[in-house]
Amino acid sequence: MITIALSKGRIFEETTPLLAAAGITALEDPEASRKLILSTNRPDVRLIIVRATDVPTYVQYGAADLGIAGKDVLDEHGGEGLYQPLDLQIAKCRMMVAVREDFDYFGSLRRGARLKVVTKYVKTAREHFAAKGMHVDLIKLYGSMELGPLVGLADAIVDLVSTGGTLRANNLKAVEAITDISSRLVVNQASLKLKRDTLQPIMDAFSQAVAAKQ
Ligand code: PRT
Ligand code: MG
Repeated sequence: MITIALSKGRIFEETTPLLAAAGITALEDPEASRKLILSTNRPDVRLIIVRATDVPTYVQYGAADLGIAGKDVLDEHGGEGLYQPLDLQIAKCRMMVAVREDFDYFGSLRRGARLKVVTKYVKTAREHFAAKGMHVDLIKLYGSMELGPLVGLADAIVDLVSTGGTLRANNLKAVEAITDISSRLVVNQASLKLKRDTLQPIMDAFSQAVAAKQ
């Protein structure tokens, strides 16, 4: 049995065509069903639906053989025990620093001000500001970072931006790009050795489907 860990929403949607290219179709829609384990048309392949941030953990411990996770999530997790053979070029966005429209970010930097930053991506943010030689106070949030600067919790946020609509709707502006983000295929290292005959054709089909789209 091959187990593939996925999150609902954009990753599931953008993975469906890749699975199809490997001859795999889910028999149920995770948005409609409450089931956490979904059967597929292939009796030897099942999908498990987990929180996006939990995908690397399931694969690391071998509860899933394969998983699909954003680079943002993998960077925070650290990637121990995971083989990352393929950038799937899906769920693309950018990790950015953003502030209120009326906040002078670069002026504060020049003055050497110590900024308060809210983020879910503490490790990524710490490394980014340390590399710039900036001292910041990081405050961990689990969602809606955009609210932080609006209510005085922080001067800046580190968050993902795709269309920019959320920043605009909340009178925020992006001031710095940290990195480009896309989702990656992750593979359990032991599974790769023990189940290579089954996993390799799936990985090859993904790889060809990604190349065909570029
Ligand atoms: O939503 P939930 O709390 O359950 O979990 P999650 O946010 O971890 O999962 P999900 O499914 O929302 O995101 C899964 C992955 O999609 C992330 O790990 C990213 O790699 C990728 N991705 C791509 C994004 C976005 N684009 C994105 N725009 N993840 C989140 N966003 C959010 C962003 O945090 C911000 O709040 O969307 C908002 C900004 O979007 P725009 O279009 O308004 O700029
Ligand atoms: Mg989300």
